[in-house]
Amino acid sequence: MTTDRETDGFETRAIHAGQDPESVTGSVITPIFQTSTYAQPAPGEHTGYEYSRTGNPTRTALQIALAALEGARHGVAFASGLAAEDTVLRSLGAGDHIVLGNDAYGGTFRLISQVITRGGVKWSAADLTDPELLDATWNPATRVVWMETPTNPLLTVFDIEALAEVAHKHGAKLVVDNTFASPYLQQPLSLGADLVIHSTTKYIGGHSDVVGGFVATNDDDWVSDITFLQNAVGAVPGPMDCFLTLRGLKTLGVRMDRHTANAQQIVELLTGHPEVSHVLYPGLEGHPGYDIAERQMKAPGGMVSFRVTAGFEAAKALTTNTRLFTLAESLGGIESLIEHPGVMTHASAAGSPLEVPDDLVRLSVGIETGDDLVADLSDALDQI
Ligand code: P1T
Repeated sequence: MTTDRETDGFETRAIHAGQDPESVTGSVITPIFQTSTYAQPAPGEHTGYEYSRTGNPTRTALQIALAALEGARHGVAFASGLAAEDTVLRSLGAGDHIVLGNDAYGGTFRLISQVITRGGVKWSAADLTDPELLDATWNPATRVVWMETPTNPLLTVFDIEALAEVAHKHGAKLVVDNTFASPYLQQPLSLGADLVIHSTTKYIGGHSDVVGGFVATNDDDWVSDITFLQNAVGAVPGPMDCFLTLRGLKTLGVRMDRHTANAQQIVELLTGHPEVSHVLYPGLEGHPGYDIAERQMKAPGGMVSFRVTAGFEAAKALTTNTRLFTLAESLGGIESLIEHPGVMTHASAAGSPLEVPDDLVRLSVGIETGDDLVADLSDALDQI
């Protein structure tokens, strides 16, 4: 490897880890190994690759690069964020219990509450802002505490270090979905988490042109089961998707700086605006997780949520009033997106402990010219 994981900086690892020039031709950029299978010298013998569900060199490069960014020994790539989650959750068995943070992506809630439960796994939601409460009310069947931080869509911040301590005290594992922060802003393994999940569809891919998922961990036993399941279940990304994700992640650092700077401009517009009752952003002094975010994140990131003073209909209408912010699901791409979580990304959580307020609007602030984004949102708010 041309990079040294221990000493090279984040941006150097993003550009070089797992991405040496290709050995046969010298291709500087990792090729798209668009093949399903590999010639073998003899039955039962192969040169490292036998079939592309099991392994593919473009995927190997992506797995090494992403593991290096999370400071992990192991990385496993999947066809989507939910495919990564599903494969990890298949390592649990009937009777095992999951504690899910009480704010999370609607698809994660749906997977845990409607799919994984079919195999006899139990779950409950918990407010993880108070680690002592989790400790005091611990369920002995709990094997995994599963959380996002910052959460989707309420931007709640949970204390990774404190929650890892509680989980470990009871012999359970802590899983952190690091999608909203990205490894540039937060590295949960270094704070005690056992496993990191990503939807690489978001900031890591960064260009809204590919769907993918990723697991990073230093847990040798757990990863050997997850790698077994990656092949046995088969929810793997294709080589073209791995190539696009690799291309995206090289610029993660510079993009995140710009996402954060633009988000801060938007937060300034929203704070104190008469049409806005609450601004949810971990970089805002007065946000309940501000101090924890200062400690565990490099910067507060590019996601901003807010509640509209005039309520549900006005919030919905606002999402159709913008010119530059596109009304769409997803996040983390270079372009700015706006959405109504209650009706869109989190509709599956209606009536559950993860239900979101119906006056909530979520922004994924892109890397366009900041002043243009402020003007666009300001005009849209004026139209309410
Ligand atoms: O969409 P997919 O790549 O399968 O990833 C699922 C997922 C996992 N974790 C978090 C925190 C996520 O936000 C997502 C996907 N979220 C959206 C599509 C969204 O608009 O919120």
